[in-house]
Amino acid sequence: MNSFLRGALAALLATTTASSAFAQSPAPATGAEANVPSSGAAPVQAAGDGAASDAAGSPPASPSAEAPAGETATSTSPGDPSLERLSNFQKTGGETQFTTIEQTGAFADGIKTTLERITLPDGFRIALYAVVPDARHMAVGPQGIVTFVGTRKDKVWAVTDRNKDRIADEVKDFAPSLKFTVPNGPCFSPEGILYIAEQNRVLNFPAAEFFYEGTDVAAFATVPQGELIPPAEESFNHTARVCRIGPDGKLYISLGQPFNVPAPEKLDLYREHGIGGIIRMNQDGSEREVFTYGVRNSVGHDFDPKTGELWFTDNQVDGMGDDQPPGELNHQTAPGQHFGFPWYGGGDVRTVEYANEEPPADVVFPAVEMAPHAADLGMTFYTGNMFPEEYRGAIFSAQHGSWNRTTPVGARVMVTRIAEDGTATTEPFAEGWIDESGEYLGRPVDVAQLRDGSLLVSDDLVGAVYRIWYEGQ
Ligand SMILES: [Ca+2]
Ligand SMILES: [Ca+2]
Repeated sequence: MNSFLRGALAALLATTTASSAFAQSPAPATGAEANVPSSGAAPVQAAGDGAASDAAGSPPASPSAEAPAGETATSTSPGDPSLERLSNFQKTGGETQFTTIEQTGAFADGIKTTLERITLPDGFRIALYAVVPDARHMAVGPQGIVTFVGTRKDKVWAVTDRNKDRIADEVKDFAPSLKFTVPNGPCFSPEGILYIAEQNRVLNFPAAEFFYEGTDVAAFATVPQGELIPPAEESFNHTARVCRIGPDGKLYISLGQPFNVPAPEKLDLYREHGIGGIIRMNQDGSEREVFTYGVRNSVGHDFDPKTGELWFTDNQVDGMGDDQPPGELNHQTAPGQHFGFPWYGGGDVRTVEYANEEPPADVVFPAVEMAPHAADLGMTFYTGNMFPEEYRGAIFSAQHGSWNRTTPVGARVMVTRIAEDGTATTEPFAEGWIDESGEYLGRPVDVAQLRDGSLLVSDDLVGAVYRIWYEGQ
């Protein structure tokens, strides 16, 4: 652990010893009662008087008397008064309320009906784990208390299974006194520091599994607002980040480039910042460098626990027909490797725009070519003991499903096995979220592993997280 985090944790412990950290928490002590009683089919209900969604993320108009603003010497978060106060373990004003999500009723029942049609290998079962609006990438807390779920909107959800029946009974927004922008990518360090990669900022939360009970959560900027990419390059497209801590202890973040195929005059700027690539940095944000080049829009990566090497999905070029180019699951064996985009639109298929340009030397082609346009997103290596031997060490990955293919493909969970010689093969593991008429009944985004070895699968169309477990024959 570096000195920055050590200092933050020391300050955190001093604060909690003084018992001020939870004084302003409106959260009830027990799980089930924390949910707002059902009053209809709408899954999202604001706690209290309904002002929560307006209040969430907005700094108070005037600072509270017991914690005056402006007494801090250092600003870790220019332009965000709430983050600055939280970085100094100060309350933000106490006006924020949680948004809690109803977990039972007609909406949940509809999801359970859909899950009856999902097919899995023999011995596996799937069930609704949690109703989580806009659920994107997930980070399972190392203490097994909370699973944090990002969104492409403005909330991060904290999902808790308090009675340990493997079904969540509490879903509420995390750190509602902060204003998030596309907080898609949560990830944990082995020491339990939660990182959240947003569109153009990375925050860290020491002891997030401890502080999440309150609306004010100790928070620090690893990458301050506007410093992940040049603000002029911010786009509404391909802007959902994911992160992981590598075996080297560094923070890895995928940076999609915003175009279908970018213009040549963008490439130098993108290369410098790692846009259309994967960057890494120390956990305090220092020593940032580009680790991966030639990526279009990677929204899922993980490190093979056996080799320590990075594997990542990439979404490939649109507009070249239904059956090309292939999607990609890539395997990186050294820093700085180039994976071919935009000279290659996917696999070894050349893009029309760069057909006459010389590609970089030593392009690395995908380890596995996935179905064209299936939109491979989140992935995880399976390290649990619950599943049979043939699944151990395999990659589980989510396909979001095509958006512009004549016949839709994807909307399923894939399993990819890596042989001793490094070659890999993939096949569907859980499918059935596209019905006979081609209508999406769900769109998987990410796969994460619970401590018991079961898998969670997020779905941002339905707004849910599913759990898959092995029961045996
Ligand atoms: Ca439960
Ligand atoms: Ca490629």
